[in-house]
Parts: sequence; structure tokens; C-alpha cells
Amino acid sequence: MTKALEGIKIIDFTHVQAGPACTQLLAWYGADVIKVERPGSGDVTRNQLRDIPDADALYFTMLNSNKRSLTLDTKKPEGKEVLEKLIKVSDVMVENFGPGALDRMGFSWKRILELNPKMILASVKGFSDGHHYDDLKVYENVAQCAGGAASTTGFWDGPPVISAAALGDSNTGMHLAIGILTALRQRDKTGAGQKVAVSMQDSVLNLCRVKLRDQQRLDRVGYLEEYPQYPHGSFSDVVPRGGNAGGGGQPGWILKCKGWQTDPNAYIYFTIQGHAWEPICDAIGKPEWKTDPAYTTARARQPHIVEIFGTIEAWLADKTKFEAVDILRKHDIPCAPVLSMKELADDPSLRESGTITEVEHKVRGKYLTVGSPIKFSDMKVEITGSPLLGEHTEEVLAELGYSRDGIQQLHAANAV
Ligand code: CAO
Repeated sequence: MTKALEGIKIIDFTHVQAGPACTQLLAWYGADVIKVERPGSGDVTRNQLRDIPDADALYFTMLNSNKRSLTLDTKKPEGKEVLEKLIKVSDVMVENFGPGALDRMGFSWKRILELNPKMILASVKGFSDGHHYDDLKVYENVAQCAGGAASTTGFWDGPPVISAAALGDSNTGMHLAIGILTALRQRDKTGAGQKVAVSMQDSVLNLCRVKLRDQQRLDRVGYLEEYPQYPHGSFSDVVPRGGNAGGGGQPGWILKCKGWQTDPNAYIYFTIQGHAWEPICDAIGKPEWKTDPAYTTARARQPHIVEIFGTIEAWLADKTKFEAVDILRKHDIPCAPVLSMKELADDPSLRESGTITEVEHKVRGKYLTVGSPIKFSDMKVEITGSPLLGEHTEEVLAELGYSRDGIQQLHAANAV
């Protein structure tokens, strides 16, 4: 079966998470992704948080599947020559080095265009070009703070909190992938390459747009009625942290279930969707709330929201999170168990759909990874193991026309 991106050659000059997440996605869908790595060490994540002494860390293997690895010292003339040849025959180059690193290496956008006017250069930086912080190096949590996620996550009486979801890294990589596919589509029409730039701050902010919505509502009316602070608490002039509140038009909260005293994940998320109010009253044994004017509308319920969630929690006390969801689903109530990573890893539905998949690695053996979250009706996505450092160096050099002697000379240059 053909893959959608077959025939697209990508120079993957990325490291850590933001860039590799992008190129991995494109590799899954058929692009030939050649990861260019520094000889001897490679991507820093090969060594970070190792669980097996001499095997690439899961941090690396889970972000670099379906790629080839080429080792090149791109600061040496021999390495630069290979990279130039590669640029001439590739469609896309993706990089997420610190600000200015590519220029310092001699591969400015101007130079890349001279080598290949059809090239798409895709870059991740912490802040966008021209931003007053555009000289900063940035990691995940820095981006979450700069993009509005940290100030709006957590509880109102505690400090800003970082999300475990990679909003700064993988999220930025997904934005970049969309940018690359868009530029490829435009190149189909114009024949010209272009530079695609995504900043981590912008990508986080894009996911926090509902909080910018709330800031403007707060500026206008002085309160936010879906936040736990309303109506009993107080608001300042900035969007507060709302704990586990719904954040949209539907109030919600994380509620304790049977076993919460010992199991840190014995909880469900419960949403009170307006039209599901009557089924909720039936489900939790409070039929009188269906006709009591103090509860019949969302506005009437808001002053009692803590009491309502308390009542639902009392109903949940003798039910596991799975039993509770099985009852609530019959009433069409939007809810879900809080699932641990262990439960997700073992989830038969996720295994069946390929979202959690087992992959073979030449050194470490089998490991679990997250497969494609995007499903296609006409393309089967196969996840393969990540490459060893330099595993495809000779193969790629031969494709670029290097002779056996030329390859040996490069090996010698890499080793110095
Ligand atoms: N051969 C020779 N040199 C190489 C090379 C190769 N194959 N690959 C990279 N290098 C060099 C670069 O040229 C650069 O050298 P100089 O700084 O001397 O010009 C250096 O290695 C890489 O620098 P860096 O700034 O990218 O790396 P760092 O570890 O200091 O910083 C990070 C890491 C992530 C903070 C920084 O790359 C960054 O801010 N990137 C942009 C934002 C980003 O993507 N962050 C997310 C990372 S995931 O959490």
C-alpha cells in the first residue's frame, strides 16, 4: 500500500522533542526522513534517562521511529559538503537548534535557497523572529510559562503549574508538521520553496486561546461565571487558575470514586451538560432536583455547584471509576475515568487501534510507543524501531553518489 508522503525527502536536523516529534509524524506517513546527527554522540536524548545501560533511551526511541540516521560533523568541510549534496536532493529541512546555530554553521536561509530554490526550511524556536526574547534557548516548561499555560493551570491558592502534556514540545512539532504540509502544497502550485517557522510560545498560546477569551470577558464584566471563584470568591484583573473546572459552558470537576484513599487515580471527570441534567438527577438518585427551580437551569445551579458535586461524590463512594462510568454512559453523561499510564499501556482498545503499539529495536528489544493518533481509511501506518546512531550513514552516502573510498574518507573525518 502506498504511503501519502512517499517521495518526500526530509533532512531531519532536529534534537530533543519538538523537532523529532514533527519529523517522526511525517516519517510514519511515508516521508524518507534522514536524521543528521553528530558523530559519536548523536541526539542528546539517546543518552538521557536510560533504563538499559548500553541501549538508546526510550526518550529517543519513542520520538525517532521510522527514520534513518546519518552521522555527519557539519562543522567540518567534509560534513558540510555532504549536507550541501543532501540539501540539493531534498524537499524539506527541519531544525530546532538554538537561535543562530544554523547560520553559524554556514547554512543560512539564503545559502539553503541558493543550493535548492525548492527547499522548505522548517524551524522551531522558543520565540518567534523579532520577539524581544528571540535570543533565548527554550525547553518545554519554559514555553508553557511563556505561552500562558502555566499561569492558568493549577489551583487558585497554589503556584502556577506545568502540564505533563508536552504543550511546548510535541505540540509545537505538530504545528510545524501542518506548516510543512501547507508549504509543500503551495510549492506544488508555485514551484518555490519557503521558510516555515513555528515558535513554542505561539504554539502554547494557540492552545490557550480560550484563556485569552476569558481575559477579555473578565476585562468587560469583572467575573467569569464558569470558574469556581464565582459567585462566592473574588476575581482580580487576570484570568485565575480554575482547578479542574470545565473551562467551557459545561461545569465539570474531578470526583473521588471508591478506593481514592489508596489509589491516586480512583477518580472520574464528571461533566454537567445542560441537557443531561435530568438524567444526572435520575442517575444519582436526586429526582427532586429535576423540578426544583434552584437547580433546573445552569445559572440557578452555579451557586450550588460545590454542593452538587459533593452529592455526586457521595453517590460515587461505593463505585469504582469503571463502574461509575458504566452507569453514567447509559444516561449519556460526558465522563471518563482518570486513567494511569499503566492502565493506558494495557488498554485493549488502544492496542487494537494501534495508538499504543509494540515496536522492535535492534538493541533494546521490544518497547511500547504511542502510534499515530491520526487514523486513515486508505493508508496503513506502520511504526518501525528507531535507528541506531549512524546506522544508515553508508547507505545515504552511497545514494548521494559517494564511492567506497569517499565513504571511508568521511568515516575518517568523522572520527577525528
Ligand atoms: N555536527 C556539528 N555540530 C553540530 C551538529 C552536527 N551534526 N549538530 C548540532 N551541532 C552544533 C550546532 O551547530 C550548535 O553549535 P553552536 O552553538 O556552536 O553554533 C550546537 O551543536 C547545538 O546548539 P543548540 O543551541 O541547539 O543546543 P543546546 O543543547 O545548547 O540547546 C535547546 C538545546 C533545545 C535549548 C536549543 O536547541 C533550543 O533552544 N532550540 C530551539 C527551541 C527548541 O526546539 N526547544 C525544544 C527542545 S525539546 O525540549
